[in-house]
Amino acid sequence: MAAYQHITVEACTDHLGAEVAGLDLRQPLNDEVLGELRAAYSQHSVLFFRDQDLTPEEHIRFAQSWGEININRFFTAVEGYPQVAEVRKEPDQQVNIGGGWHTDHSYDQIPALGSMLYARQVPPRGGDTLFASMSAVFDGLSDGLKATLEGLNAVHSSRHVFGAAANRPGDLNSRLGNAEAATQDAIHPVVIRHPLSGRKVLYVNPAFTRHIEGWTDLESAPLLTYLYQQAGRPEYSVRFRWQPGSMAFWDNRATWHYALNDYQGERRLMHRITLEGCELGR
Ligand SMILES: O=C(O)CCC(=O)C(=O)O
Ligand SMILES: [Fe+2]
Repeated sequence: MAAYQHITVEACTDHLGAEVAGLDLRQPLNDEVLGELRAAYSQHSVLFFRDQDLTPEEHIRFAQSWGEININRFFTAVEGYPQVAEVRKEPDQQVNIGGGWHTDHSYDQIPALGSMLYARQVPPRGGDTLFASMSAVFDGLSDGLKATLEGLNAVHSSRHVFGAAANRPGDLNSRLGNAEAATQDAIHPVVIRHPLSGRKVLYVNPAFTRHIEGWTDLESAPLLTYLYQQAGRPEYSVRFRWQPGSMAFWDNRATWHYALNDYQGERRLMHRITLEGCELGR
């Protein structure tokens, strides 16, 4: 176990992201290391691991050491492993999964905690992922707007993204399924109290948030557009360059992410395990 006693956690920016070194994720984690990882996850919101060599079973075991696995309803699973979703783009496909700012699962009343995304095959260049700190975005707003937002709830849904009526670019359809299960609508505070860090976090996103509760779509749009512009500012983000064997473990409640689609003609194949979360409150 000696190898575990000296993990290093190096922050990527002041707002979010940390590279964790000194860990072989195939090995069981002792309580001390797990404690250090949990503290780093709470502080940095997304952890990056390099040069891992994981089978789906080992990926599942690492995920289970953290919490309960959420089985995704809409993504194609890795054959034989319903717990592992495939995030794939083939050389002849144009559209990628997650190619815009979003956070996963906000349409669930109990949204998933986060995901462990493991790179199996990556293009020679391109295909980076951006992450944004939604607590930093909230902190950057004026006191007046903060106070207004803290009194609001927002309505989120999966229907317009994963449902039968979703207006999806054609070649994404083969990688997503189960449209009849896209019936989730959820209401969450616009500003949540993060369940781990206790920080206030802006919890709306362009993919799944429909409108402010009690407001029409038209009334909501100017406010949401302003918040999305702020959240998209590069100051709040970190960019991760993948290599085969890299793993990113992000917190859906604290971050947005954006998978860049700048590698046409190349294959990119990732394995994703998502973990169950908890109810979100103010
Ligand atoms: O492929 C990526 O980098 C992220 C894709 C995505 O949005 C996800 O897996 O939730
Ligand atoms: Fe995503």
